[in-house]
Amino acid sequence: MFKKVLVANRGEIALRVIRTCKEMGIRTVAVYSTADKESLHVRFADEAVCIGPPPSTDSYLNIPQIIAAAEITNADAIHPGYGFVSENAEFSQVCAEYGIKFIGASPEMINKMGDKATAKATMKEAGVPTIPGSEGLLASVKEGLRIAKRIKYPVILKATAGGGGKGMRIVKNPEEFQKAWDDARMESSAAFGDDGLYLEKYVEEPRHVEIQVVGDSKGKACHLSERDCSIQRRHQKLVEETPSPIVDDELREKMGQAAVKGAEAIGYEGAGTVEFLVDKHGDFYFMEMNTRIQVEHPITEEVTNFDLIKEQIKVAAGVEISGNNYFPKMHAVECRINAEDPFNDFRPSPGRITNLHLPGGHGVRVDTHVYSGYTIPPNYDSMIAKLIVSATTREEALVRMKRALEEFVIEGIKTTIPFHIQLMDDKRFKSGKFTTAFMDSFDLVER
Ligand code: MV4
Repeated sequence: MFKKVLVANRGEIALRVIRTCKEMGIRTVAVYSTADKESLHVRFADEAVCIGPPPSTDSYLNIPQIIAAAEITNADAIHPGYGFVSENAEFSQVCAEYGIKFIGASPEMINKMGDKATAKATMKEAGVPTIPGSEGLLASVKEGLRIAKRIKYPVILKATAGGGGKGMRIVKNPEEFQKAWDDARMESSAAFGDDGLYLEKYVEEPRHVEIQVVGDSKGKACHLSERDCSIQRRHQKLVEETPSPIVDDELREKMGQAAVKGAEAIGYEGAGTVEFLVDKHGDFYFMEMNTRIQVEHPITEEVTNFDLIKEQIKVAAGVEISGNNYFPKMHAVECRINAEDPFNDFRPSPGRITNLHLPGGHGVRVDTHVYSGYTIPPNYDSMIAKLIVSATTREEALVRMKRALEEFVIEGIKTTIPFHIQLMDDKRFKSGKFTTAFMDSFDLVER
């Protein structure tokens, strides 16, 4: 087992990793920017190294600085958390060159799954259902028009380097095609330095359902069931839950097996997530694969009683998995608490937390790095806490979530708590019958 793990991240995920390392008897190294000098991850780790000024590009994305911190502290592994260098192929490669185990995907895997057209072709080859469309990248508008005519409109153009909705355009008819093509290419070229596009049939009002997988160094993979992430706003997830209200035992079995088949086909090692779109008929299609631990991993932990960070560390150290799959025994929901004003277009609201009270009680978990008196720097993501509740049924979980949200006190800044409280009372949300379009028509009441 590793003796010392460097955590190349900040905020709640850095604490989450440090906590599991401590329980495993592994020493920890925090890295931090000057903006995070007073952060809890710095205090909770056994050692801490300053890696640069506040901008991420100079600190949490600064590969030479992170490697230097690992070298001087003699860390034998690096856990990247999510975001920052977690899906950076170059970073994974540099770790390998320095003999430091990267607790994440290999450079080849990151590149293969990071290129969405390649990822889709790979999964299709493995027998995972994919959405009808182009075979790989489109060579021209003419080819796109020909395929669109065959699969019928509406279609969607997607950036192969994309994700998060950037470089994506819905095309409703052939007249719109050329402009959508030009716009999508321009946007993806500017955002990713890659203007490759592929085409798919557009699935209207789908659900976003993802399967958690874990693979080991022997090529064996298992799944830990699904998470429903359909409550999103501008491609930012707000609430996640498991089990999905639209997934029954039969669909769970089918999606789980498809995800495991895909993961084993590529020899996936570590924790990963296979994202699917589920249409109104209950048919599911591969969308993307994330080669990292995700923000929403705790809901899976709560319903399966499985420590995903511990498993990531174990498989990275060469421990083999049992091969068993894991199924939900409970219902869990996560609300992302962001330092944002939900009454003002979810604008960031950094600043000092003057008073804080965290909710508690049976079935309540709060993953956060904030404390009373803490100042949220403006340089990073606005998520400041994850409120996770679990209960026997979905109905009980939603009641418990509302109770916990009402106990939560954060003064000095605006947060998304009032939004979540109203969501817990929403009829459509409570019914479980909603799609990724839910937030387009959700009306927040100013009160
Ligand atoms: C789609 C789609 C409908 N049809 N692909 C959004 C981000 C990127 N990962 C893929 N996305 C979508 N791809 C086809 N063929 C609808 C979306 C989509 C979406 C997907 C999941 C969650 C929220 C979404 C919001 C808008 C669009």
